[in-house]
Amino acid sequence: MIVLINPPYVSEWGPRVNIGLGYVAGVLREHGIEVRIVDATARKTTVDEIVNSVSSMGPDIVGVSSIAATYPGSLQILKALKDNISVFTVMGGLMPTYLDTETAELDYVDAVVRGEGEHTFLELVQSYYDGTFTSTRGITCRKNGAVVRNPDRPLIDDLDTLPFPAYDLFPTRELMQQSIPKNAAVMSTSRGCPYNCAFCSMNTFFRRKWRGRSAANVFEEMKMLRYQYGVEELQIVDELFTFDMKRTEQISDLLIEDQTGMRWICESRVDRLSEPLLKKMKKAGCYAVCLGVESGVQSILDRVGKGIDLHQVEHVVQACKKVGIKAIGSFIIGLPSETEDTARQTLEFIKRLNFDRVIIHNLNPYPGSDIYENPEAYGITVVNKQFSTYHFFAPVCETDGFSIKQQARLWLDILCDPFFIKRGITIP
Ligand code: B12
Ligand code: SF4
Repeated sequence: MIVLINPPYVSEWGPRVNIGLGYVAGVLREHGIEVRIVDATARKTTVDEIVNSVSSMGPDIVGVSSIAATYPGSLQILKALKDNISVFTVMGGLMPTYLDTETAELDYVDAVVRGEGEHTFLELVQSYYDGTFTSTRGITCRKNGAVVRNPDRPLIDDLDTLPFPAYDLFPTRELMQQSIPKNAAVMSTSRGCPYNCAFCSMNTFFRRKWRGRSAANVFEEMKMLRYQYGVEELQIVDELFTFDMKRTEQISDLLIEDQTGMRWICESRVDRLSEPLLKKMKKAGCYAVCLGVESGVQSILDRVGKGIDLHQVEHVVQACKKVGIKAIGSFIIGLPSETEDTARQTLEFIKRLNFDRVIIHNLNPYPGSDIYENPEAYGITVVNKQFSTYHFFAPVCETDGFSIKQQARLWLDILCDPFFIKRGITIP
């Protein structure tokens, strides 16, 4: 039997079903493998409680998920499990993918699943039982005392072949009660992004390739969430939901026809939206689009390879306002060549365009991003390397012209500014 663990974490958004783990569980179950989920976010479970609960299930293999902010906690869980029970331990998700070698060196981590997890973990589990797991493609593990990094596994070609995430194995309704807003759920309709933003770790995770589920397959899951679980608000978590604008239109058409009454929100780029598409999305229940703008200074956008210009931003924000979709601007403070002056120009830009809501993050140099790999090339000095603080809201690095102290001062101004108090700077 397999146990998958969602590590504990308190987020301003409240908890959600970890659909990455849900997909992995769904595929195991489809192949007749018994799998259970321990979701430590819903009940704010401690490490000791997780160990007790997992021990009582007596699994052969335990898998835990991790992003940067949850990496130290996830390691702590696996160590505590190894100290208490005999179990094979696996880590998956963003952080172990990028820090695979150092993670697999730890004697309480038996294998790291890199990248997309469904097929790799299935093969790992199947070959664990016949003792040949070390040759599984896509894993990093110890073999005869040395860490080996097996070749990458190809990406899943057709995402429609995957079962829906195993929502029934999570305390889904309990999570929906605690979500902000209430009765919200997350859903993934595509994976990957072909763009090259230097601060981003998501493009490299899915190898700069965009793959989308068909509109019909997406719509089936939407209906299941709406009618089986009573979801009222759907947060589409794709890196770039509208990359294939035709597909976005098809999904919108299905929603308009069915009248599910479900509100939804998605993330996009200003060059992958048009006024007619926004109009249709609005009719289909979309109430807000989160636009990755990052900076109000063109030279900074160019330096990080964002590939958009500020006129496009203005144009799309106006189109959103015209059709009645909230324009949420997502910005990063502390990007390469940022100074206090450029950061203030960004704040002015946000005000001038009058975004309906704003998300402002500090630059966190996440493993997998170009800035993490080559900070000097971008003039970035990483001051704080504690991944547990990489949750966006603390400045952790400096540019030559913008120290941590100056950033902290700027934050005080942002937090006291009536414009930002009204618009919020975290929750969309
Ligand atoms: C939905 C979401 C949330 C939700 C739910 C989080 C959750 N536990 O699932 C909420 C709103 C609660 C949230 C909160 C936070 N999030 Co968030 N979130 C996302 C988002 C938008 C989608 C994640 C997702 O569902 N992807 C789709 C699934 C299919 O992919 P996946 O999760 O990577 O899973 C696959 C593989 O990684 C692998 N895998 C994953 N786990 C495991 C485990 C095992 C054992 C195996 C074998 C395989 C495996 O297999 C899966 C299927 O292929 C991403 C951005 C993005 N586009 O991915 C940000 C993102 C993951 N979040 C991020 C951050 C920083 C946070 C917060 C710290 C924010 C905060 N200040 O509170 C918190 C931390 C909460 C937490 N416990 O993780 C960052 C992480 C950056 C990094 N490199 O570390 C991201 C990438 C956003 C960004 N643009 O930078 N988040
Ligand atoms: S920031 Fe957005 S557009 Fe840029 S590479 Fe990452 S996912 Fe793609």
